[in-house]
Amino acid sequence: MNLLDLFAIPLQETPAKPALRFRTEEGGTLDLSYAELSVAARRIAAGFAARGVQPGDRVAFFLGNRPEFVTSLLALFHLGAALVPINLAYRRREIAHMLGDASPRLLLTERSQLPFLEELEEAEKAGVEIVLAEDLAAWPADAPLAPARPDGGDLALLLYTSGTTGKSKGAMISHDNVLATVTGLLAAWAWEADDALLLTLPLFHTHGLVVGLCTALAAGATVLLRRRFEAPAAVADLGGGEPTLFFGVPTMYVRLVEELRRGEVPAGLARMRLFCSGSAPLAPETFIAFRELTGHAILERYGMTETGMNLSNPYAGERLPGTVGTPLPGVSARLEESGELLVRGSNVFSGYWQAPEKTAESFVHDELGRRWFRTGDLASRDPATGVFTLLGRRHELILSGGFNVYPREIEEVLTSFPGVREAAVVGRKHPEWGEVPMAFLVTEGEIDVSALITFCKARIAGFKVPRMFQVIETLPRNALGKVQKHLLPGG
Ligand code: MCA
Ligand code: AMP
Repeated sequence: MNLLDLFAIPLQETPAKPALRFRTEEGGTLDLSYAELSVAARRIAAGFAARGVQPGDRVAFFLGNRPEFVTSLLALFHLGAALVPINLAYRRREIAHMLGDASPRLLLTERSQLPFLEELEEAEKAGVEIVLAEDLAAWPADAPLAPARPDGGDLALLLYTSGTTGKSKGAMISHDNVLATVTGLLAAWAWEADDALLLTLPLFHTHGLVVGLCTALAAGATVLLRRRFEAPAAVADLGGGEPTLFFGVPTMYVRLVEELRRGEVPAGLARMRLFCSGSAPLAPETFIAFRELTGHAILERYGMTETGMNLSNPYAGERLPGTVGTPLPGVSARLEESGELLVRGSNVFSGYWQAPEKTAESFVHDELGRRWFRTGDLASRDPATGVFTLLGRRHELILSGGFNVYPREIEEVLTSFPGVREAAVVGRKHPEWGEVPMAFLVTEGEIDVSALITFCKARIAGFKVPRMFQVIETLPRNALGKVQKHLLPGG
């Protein structure tokens, strides 16, 4: 079975039902039924094929939330091609790396993003043909299409995830991997065709793409797609009575709590049946404040780009703040002696794109020869209830507003700035973002910090640019010369 087979179930049963209801920038509504979505996907697939896309190819999207993201994704599945989504906050260095590594056949973008692509040099664009989402509507409706039938094991998504090495790696996610997460969530969260998901998360990461979009389409539900998250608009939507589900990162819940405290809590919130949080730790204070305001206990779950969803608090049963619940259907989880959490299941990816060594390092084999993925997250398990709690990470990952920030990548950019001899980046707690990066610098003479910030912003995503800088004499190092970040001021 592939993902199109899964989405074909509601297509056959409820073809006229809205699959997607998109709020346009002008505030209008654009509806696409399951049947219309399918027709548009086949038309775009024919256009992609005419531009050379073949089974096994990759196509990059540098695209905000809009209906063409969804129709074009389904088009790729018709062709047996895989999606490489690029975070819209990424800048030259990050985009060039992904294009060079994934060598996509096409890059689908939208007019407003072209200036960021123009920052790339010709060689960095790797000869990729650019297609504009705004032009897709004019592609012919009657072009011939010879659909491929991807196998479950074929690549569906190539998802770049920041690495400890400073360069991101492409996690190879097959149709089967997505199917495993989706079918697990359909059961665990009691999805129904009557559900309507308010989706304000970006579609370029697993949370919005797989947990949100793919699961909703498999359920035969309606996706209320928004261009972006804005707390006042989200509160109005949630109170409006149309959505039944909302998925967010903790920063979104922090902002929803602030917004709800500013005004009246809309009565329509009572229609909501489930609020979920993930991608970063939800502070128990946020869980409690949200429950006091709305009566809803946020369901926290835990996943990764490489694995899809692994653990979840119960749908029916007590949701414990500060914990991430028990394994989803079909997922096995266990703890190493070091406390590192290992997972296995059909949801777990096969490896990193063209990186067999990094793949090998990410798995361990047990006494029965079975392969377990090393999450890098440290956890504990309550022996009585089996409930997992995340305790920290083995690596230096910083989680800012649900986006991953790896210090090494930022340090490389900082030390390429004239006058910065050494740099060490660490995460510091922040009430809204959870954590933000802070940089310690060893410099030659005075440096202009605002010029350094501009330098960083041209190269890496804004959320990776350190919020605080401190110049110090030397970096604390151990006898082996390794920087001891916990000894930095404020650590
Ligand atoms: C935006 N800014 C941020 C972040 N986002 N700073 C720190 N951390 C962030 N996450 C900065 C921008 O650089 C900019 O600053 C300023 O905020 C305004 O940018 P804007 O884009 O307008 O911000 P926003 O719309 O308010 O964004 C906040 C947000 C967004 C909606 C919470 O960060 C977001 O959509 N987060 C969701 C991330 C997500 O989907 N993660 C899932 C990964 P300046 O102008 O100075 O540059 S998948 C995953 O983790 C796994 C699988 C899982 O378990 O889900
Ligand atoms: P990513 O590589 O973007 O998929 O991010 C995966 C990481 O996000 C995990 O390894 C965790 O560190 C973190 N994460 C996801 N969900 C949660 C959660 N509910 N609580 C704490 N951390 C989380």
